[in-house]
Amino acid sequence: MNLIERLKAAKHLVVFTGAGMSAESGVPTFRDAQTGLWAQFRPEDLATPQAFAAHPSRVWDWYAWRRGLVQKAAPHEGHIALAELEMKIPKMTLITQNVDGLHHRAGSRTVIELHGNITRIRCSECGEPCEEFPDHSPPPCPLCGAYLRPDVVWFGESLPREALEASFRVCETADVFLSIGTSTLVQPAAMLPFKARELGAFTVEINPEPTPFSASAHLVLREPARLALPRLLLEAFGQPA
Ligand code: BJW
Repeated sequence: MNLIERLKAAKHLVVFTGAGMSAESGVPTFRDAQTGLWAQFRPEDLATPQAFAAHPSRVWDWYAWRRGLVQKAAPHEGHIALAELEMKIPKMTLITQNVDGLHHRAGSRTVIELHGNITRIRCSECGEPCEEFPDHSPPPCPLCGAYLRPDVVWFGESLPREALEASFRVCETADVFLSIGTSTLVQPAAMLPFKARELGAFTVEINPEPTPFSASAHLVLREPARLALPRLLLEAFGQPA
């Protein structure tokens, strides 16, 4: 069976996305050579608890700048196609490493956020979420006075346990698994496509560039997400995104 036939017959589609999924919405990736955030900034200076402890204001301001980029961005046809696919297939689970909320904004319903969400903030000590975005850099927690921080997962921090467990669990019943726009380098999320393949899913990578998963995928589409996903939707279900 080819991918289109498999999508039509799928009982449970699992989709795993990374920063490349949002690149065509204008949200920079991390590791692309010219345009990725890590070409310009060092992750250890900005995306670790140690960086926040040493330079809270610098880290807060960097996230405030990125939050602005995300707020200006809109989901593209690829995000919309994934939301449409969810209506066509009996069960679909979307696991994202992205913190930009674009899948929700596109209308996807069953979304697992593995690395948090940049539009939320919480206390770095008591963990309490905060709805307000005060002007200070960084602002104090209204409850305990410690600094507020973005509600994202930094290097060296654990992923939200329920989200991680649910992500591995859905790999057990996936019949098709799409890995889209991720370099498949950051653990433990990067294990998911390998796990899905091991457990019997038909695995597909959608990425213009090779990744450590490419050689293990059953099928590789060397295309950008914005092009590939609406076409898959159209070919499988006769509907444009
Ligand atoms: C397109 C496209 C288009 C472009 N269409 N595609 C085991 C071994 C080794 C190391 C570790 C390990 N276990 C844990 C670690 C340490 C670490 C890790 O994995 N390090 C590696 C880098 C070596 N992991 C952690 O620290 C994690 N915590 C953890 O495991 O806790 C337990 C523990 C702690 C300490 C030791 C051991 C265990 C936490 C990871 C948190 C990651 N956080 C970030 C930042 C989030 C907040 C923020 O946004 O600032 O998450 S880092 C960054 O990388 C972000 C992403 O979600 C994540 C993945 O990146 P992604 O999405 O794959 O993006 P890119 O840029 O890498 O790739 C983009 C891809 O798109 C490319 O392939 C392009 O080709 C493609 N593309 N245009 C389709 N149009």
